[in-house]
Amino acid sequence: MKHLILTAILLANPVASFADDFKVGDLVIEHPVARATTAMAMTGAGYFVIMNNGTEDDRLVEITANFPRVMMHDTKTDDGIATMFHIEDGVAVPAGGTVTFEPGSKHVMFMGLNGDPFEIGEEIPATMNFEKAGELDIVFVVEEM
Ligand SMILES: [Cu+2]
Repeated sequence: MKHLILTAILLANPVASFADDFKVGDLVIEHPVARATTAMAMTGAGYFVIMNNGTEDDRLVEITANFPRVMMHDTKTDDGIATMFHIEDGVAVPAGGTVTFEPGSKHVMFMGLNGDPFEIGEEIPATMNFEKAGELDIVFVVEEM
């Protein structure tokens, strides 16, 4: 289903076909997606994969977007209960390595949606800030929950 929605978007808007992957220096960010939320949700979550094709380690320092607060969270499970915690010092992106933000693990938390839920097909612009590669504008496409 995920694939069908994206295909529909790409067909409708040829420009969007370039929006699926984003590059800065040796870093490639694949397929940033955000999950559709309920109407009353105060937070939304975003996911992506970062590949570092270079020979130098880098670090994702922060992600900013037009919300009251945007944080990077990780998830830990104790006695079967999953809790989220704030990633304080950014996320290492090792040379030749891949970092995956995915459900149940690392994710971007968009906070303060305030009655403006994420709807399927909506695009959420954001900026990634890397220690070495610098800033990169990306777009999260909202997909089904
Ligand atoms: Cu979270």
